[in-house]
Amino acid sequence: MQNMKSILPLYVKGKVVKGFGRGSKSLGIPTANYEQSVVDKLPDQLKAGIYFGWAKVGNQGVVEKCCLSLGWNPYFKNQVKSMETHIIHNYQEDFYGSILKVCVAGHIRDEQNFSSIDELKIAIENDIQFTLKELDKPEMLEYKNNNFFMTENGFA
Ligand code: ADP
Ligand code: RBF
Ligand code: MG
Repeated sequence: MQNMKSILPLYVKGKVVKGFGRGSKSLGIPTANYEQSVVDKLPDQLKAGIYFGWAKVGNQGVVEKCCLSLGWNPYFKNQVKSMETHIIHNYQEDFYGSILKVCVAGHIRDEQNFSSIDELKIAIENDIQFTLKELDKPEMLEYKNNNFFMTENGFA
């Protein structure tokens, strides 16, 4: 996955829509899904997989740590490619319809299939722990402070 580094960090911006309705329900881990036009416009060099980065909801929001899944969720065998972001922060309310800005900062692993939902959940919990540590690195804090989060710029 070495060649993917060239495209990171990648700054993505788009609207949050209803997803598959199973993020919080069966996993306990909500994921904000992007509208399909945003997913379709992502550069081909951004391969399906699990990533970590920074995210901000709306204009007034705070930049938070996040991890995200890009692809077809092999465990659920989705028919369409999705980009879904789990923000590591407790929000009081849902934010469907809001503009979500994401800085995709680093690659964690490929999407995997699992033999049970508990194994998927454990894998995601490991991703979250990895994300928390990686984003404390100085070069990652620079991405958090990028102008992207303060202006109207951004891909898509
Ligand atoms: P859906 O299948 O519609 O995407 P989820 O169960 O995955 O539903 O929940 C995602 C929704 O929950 C988001 O669109 C957002 O409105 C809300 N939400 C609340 N807290 C978070 C969070 N920490 N990270 C991502 N989404 C969150
Ligand atoms: N789905 C998979 O099928 N395989 C995975 O390896 C996988 N890893 C994920 C890692 C993270 C950090 C997140 C947030 C989601 C991941 N998912 C994965 C997606 C998960 O199946 C999805 O969030 C739910 O299906 C809700 O839409
Ligand atoms: Mg979701």
